[in-house]
Amino acid sequence: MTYSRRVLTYAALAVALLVAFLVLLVNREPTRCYGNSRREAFSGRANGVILILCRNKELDGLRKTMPQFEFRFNHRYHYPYVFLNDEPFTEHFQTEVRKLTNSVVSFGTIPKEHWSIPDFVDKNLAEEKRNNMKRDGVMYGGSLSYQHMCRFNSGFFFLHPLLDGFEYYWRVEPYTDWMCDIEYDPFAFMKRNKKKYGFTVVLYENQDTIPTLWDTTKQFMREHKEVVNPDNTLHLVESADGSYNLCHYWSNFEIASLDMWRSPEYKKYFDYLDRKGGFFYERWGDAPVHSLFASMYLSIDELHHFEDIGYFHSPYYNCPANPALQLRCECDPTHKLNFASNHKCFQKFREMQYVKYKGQE
Ligand SMILES: Nc1nc2c(ncn2[C@@H]2O[C@H](COP(=O)(O)OP(=O)(O)OP(=O)(O)O)[C@@H](O)[C@H]2O)c(=O)[nH]1
Ligand SMILES: [Mg+2]
Repeated sequence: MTYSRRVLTYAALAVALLVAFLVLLVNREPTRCYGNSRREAFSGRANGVILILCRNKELDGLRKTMPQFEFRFNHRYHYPYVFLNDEPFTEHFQTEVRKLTNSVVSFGTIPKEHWSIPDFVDKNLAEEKRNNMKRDGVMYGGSLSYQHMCRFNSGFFFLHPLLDGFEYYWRVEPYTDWMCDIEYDPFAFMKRNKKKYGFTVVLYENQDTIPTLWDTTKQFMREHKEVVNPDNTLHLVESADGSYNLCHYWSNFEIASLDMWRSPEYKKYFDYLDRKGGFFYERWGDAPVHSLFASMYLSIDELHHFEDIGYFHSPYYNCPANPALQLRCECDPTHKLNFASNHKCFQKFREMQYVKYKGQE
């Protein structure tokens, strides 16, 4: 081989090695991401979207929440936002929200059929029930818009065209606080670990909002055994005597699989509930509805408690007590409304993890 051919061969080899190295580097999923590392941020991106349902009048709440959310997490990852509303967002709202992030932001209006009383529900009876709930002091029981919101979050949000093509969503509400640096990508975590539903707080629901939800759900499970996972997590919600213990994941925070809600199994469950009319004759919340389905459908491995995500939605907190996690947080884990790990419902969750872990030993 001549000298110049040898030089050429070495040069080609060096270029090939450099390309291979760069490909490896770019495809590496970040587990830690200190500072504003855009390369790492983009290399590990899962197919996630930040989802905010709100009203034009909640701009102040977004001015409070979004800078925290960006600072703690999203300035590293630039996940897109989708805003949904039952009315069109004003130009002013859109302009002001865009100032709060460098990410792509989309604004959508909810179709009327996803935010109205369906034909099979008796409107007069629903109004009478709302008046009764208001009289009896049932939380939000007198509010039709709240009922629409709960039904939309139960049965329709995942069908909105702006969410087409996304695999996971992170539900964020205006006026929430984010107290810990999130130095990894929770969407990528969900994907890598085959998780379907992630939460921060698990607590009791108000019984007076869901008088017949559990009996309806039990009836559904009897009629649709194929939906109930043999390895389910009903232990979270079912007491020893077969009643509902009122435990539910607090759905104002959710990082979850859109495909789970889009599944035929969930459609069966939602349609079954919807036909019973409890979103309007009672005040069924999306939180117990999501939780009951997750409990019958998911195994413990598919659920995740985001212990490390410091989160406040009035009046409760998730603030990690673990000293290693506390280093990245600005919150008080001893606060009496910190539900991170001391709620009875969370103990039920841990029991399921313990049983599973022991079983695998
Ligand atoms: N577009 C729209 N969004 C709504 C409406 N009602 C509630 N939302 C949104 O739906 C989410 C849940 O509503 P909230 O009023 O916070 O309900 P909640 O979390 O059970 O109750 P709070 O303790 O008051 O926070 C929030 O992101 C609201 O901005 C509504 O009528 N229209
Ligand atoms: Mg709220």
